Amino acid sequence: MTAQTTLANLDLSKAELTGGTLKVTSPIDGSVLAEVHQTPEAEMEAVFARSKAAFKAWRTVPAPRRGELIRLLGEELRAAKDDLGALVSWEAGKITSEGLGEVQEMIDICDFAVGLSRQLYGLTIASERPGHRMMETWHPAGPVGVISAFNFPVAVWSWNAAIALVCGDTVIWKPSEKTPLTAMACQKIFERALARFGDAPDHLLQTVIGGAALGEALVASEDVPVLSATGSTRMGRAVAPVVAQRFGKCILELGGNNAMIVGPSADLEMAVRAIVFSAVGTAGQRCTSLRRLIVHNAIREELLSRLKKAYAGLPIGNPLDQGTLVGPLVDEAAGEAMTESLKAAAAEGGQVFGGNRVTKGVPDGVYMEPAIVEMPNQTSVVKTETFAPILYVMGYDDFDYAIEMQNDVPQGLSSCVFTLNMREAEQFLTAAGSDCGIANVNIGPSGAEIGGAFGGEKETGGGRESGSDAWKAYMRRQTNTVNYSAELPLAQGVKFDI
Ligand code: UN1
Repeated sequence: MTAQTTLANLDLSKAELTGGTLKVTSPIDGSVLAEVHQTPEAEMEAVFARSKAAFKAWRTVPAPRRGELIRLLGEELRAAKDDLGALVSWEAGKITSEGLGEVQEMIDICDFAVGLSRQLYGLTIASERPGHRMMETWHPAGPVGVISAFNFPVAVWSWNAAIALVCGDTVIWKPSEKTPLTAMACQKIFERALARFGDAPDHLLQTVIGGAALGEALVASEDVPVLSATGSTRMGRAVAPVVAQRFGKCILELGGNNAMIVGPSADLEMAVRAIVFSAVGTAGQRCTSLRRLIVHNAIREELLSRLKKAYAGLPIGNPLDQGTLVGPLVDEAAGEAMTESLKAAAAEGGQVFGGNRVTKGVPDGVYMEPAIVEMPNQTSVVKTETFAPILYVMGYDDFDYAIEMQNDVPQGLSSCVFTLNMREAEQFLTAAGSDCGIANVNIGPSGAEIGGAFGGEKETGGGRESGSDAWKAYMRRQTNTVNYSAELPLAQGVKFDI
């Protein structure tokens, strides 16, 4: 199916796809998919005002009823899965299965949010005063700003939007300017759910299309009490102080530098499969991608030779072709960043395997051989996130040292250990183990399910999205004390008789 058919199936009209100033190209072959219209910066104040007005109405709709909208969104996503998945492939360059997987992740979070809409529980708290009752109530927070990245152009939006909407918030979405089409398609899908829902206020979701200035407006606006941003650490460093200055709340999901420790007892066949999926899947462009392999010296050579064999046979090419496992990088700049990092790694003592640009038998995009780089230790390039399929390999002898090495980077998103030794497995998950937001045993660091809270520590930004109790960040907490007695006792035994 062509990109144009996919766009038409997703209800995007010629008028929306032509004549605009933002050119959208496909990483697959560099072809121009559309020229879309950008939201004028001057329009942002009106966007905020509309969102605030919608919030006033939406916050009083009972949460389970709000859940019904998300149930319908899940149904519409199921119906649009093939087309939206294909558009993710066209616009972000993912292989077919990963494009579809991304839409499945959206469906899953909708299911989660529907259940959540009946479970926005607060506590009942024992009061120290007679005839008093205390409780905690969770209220909607207000318009939520969502800034998302090209690599998960739709799933990360859905984690935020599905939860925010059942929490009674409204959403303003600024997608990456590299992937506006999937966002526009989601807005349409959402509107189909809205039409079936019936009586929702207008402008529950507004998608703004354009560059950094729109994001900056969102970050600075007093009308946006919660700002969820996914992207680079550099972006997070710019966003966080501005939001803090106005006492807004940030949910940051920034860089990762995810490691796997492979112990001497590991099931190597499983480890190899996990390594290859997490290091080269999505062409190394997940924030959870595996970037560092910390392997026990007793099995290092064996593991490396199996990995190099697997890497040498990887099908690289058009992500829409059946059987392809490695698609293109998003653009030329990403290819250059990969090449630069490999040069730096070599200069820092690394031995590079792979990493060349593939030009034969592939369309006209940035296709790179995934690289394995044996490093003498964790030099500066290893501590930096490069959004490309580069796997740095370091050896270790002592498990405590391996954990130290795993933690000795500025980022703290995801991590894992491959071992059949339960002492190592358990140690990895303790307070003295991995310092990351996600720590796994015998599975890779990427491809997390939506049920858990997603996010990480240190330069990853500290935010948590998706499952568990991540919803609390999208609401404001209120402590209530009710006096049903005829007395007015003061807490802490204070006397103040007049
Ligand atoms: C991201 O790369 O920004 O855990 C999100 C994963 C996916 C989400 C990645 N479920 O790899």
